[in-house]
Amino acid sequence: MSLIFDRRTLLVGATATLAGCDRLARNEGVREALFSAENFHKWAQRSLMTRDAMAREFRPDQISPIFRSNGTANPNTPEYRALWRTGFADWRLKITGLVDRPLSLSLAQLRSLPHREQITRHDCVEGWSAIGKWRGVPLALILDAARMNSRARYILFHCADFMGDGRPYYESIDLIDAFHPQTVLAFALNDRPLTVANGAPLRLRVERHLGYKHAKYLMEIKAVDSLSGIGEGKGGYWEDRAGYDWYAGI
Ligand SMILES: Nc1nc2c(c(=O)[nH]1)N[C@H]1C(S)=C(S)[C@@H](COP(=O)(O)O)O[C@H]1N2
Ligand SMILES: [Mo]
Repeated sequence: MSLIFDRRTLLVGATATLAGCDRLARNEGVREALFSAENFHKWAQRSLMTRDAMAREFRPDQISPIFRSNGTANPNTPEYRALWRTGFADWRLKITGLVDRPLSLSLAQLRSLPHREQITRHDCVEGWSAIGKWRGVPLALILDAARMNSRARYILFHCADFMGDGRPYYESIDLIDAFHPQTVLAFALNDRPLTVANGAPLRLRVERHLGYKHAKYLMEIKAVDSLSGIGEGKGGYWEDRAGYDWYAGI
């Protein structure tokens, strides 16, 4: 299974790095010259372990009464309108790129897969937050089903909407975030099917990141080995357009 293989590779890599540096750190000369073991562990904690930490989850009574919409509130293209008119019966999520088994999944198929619920806080760089309860399919499960191959380094999300400048919205994340347990493809918010304003029929939740990473109106998910050649190569619409950080961890 590619999922397990990739996680193991990550873990083995991290452990080997730690063991190697521990050995170095035990050599007094090296330690004094370079770093203390204590500082090393602080660094390791920050740069490796925290990537796997869970985002805070909230209680049902903490859910915001309204989860406002931001950015596109309706893609409003002829294609999207046609999909919306039939309740997204003809919509398909495509899984493409560096996968051995490309997939095309209907909303009904996605809903029938194991899913996860999480009550999390969404933080937008424009200065607002909202707590919502999301239900969705773990992205890890989908990438595994598509047999993502070992050359993949990033996961790209292509959306149905075009921004004011005519460019399509897109985003990307690395494999650590792609396989994070709280990274889900959400089809429900607060126990109701996702509304158009919040990204119907499906949107990404990548809970350790700022709002703009949470791509709405998903059409295609693509495993790639590089971000260059996609848009302006910075990994997302706002990254290309306004220099937002590609890594928007919170
Ligand atoms: N496709 C698409 N996804 C998007 C956006 C957008 O304009 N188009 N806006 C982003 C931003 S900046 C935020 S804060 C959240 C807002 O999600 P919401 O509309 O459900 O509040 O979606 C993100 N994902
Ligand atoms: Mo945002």
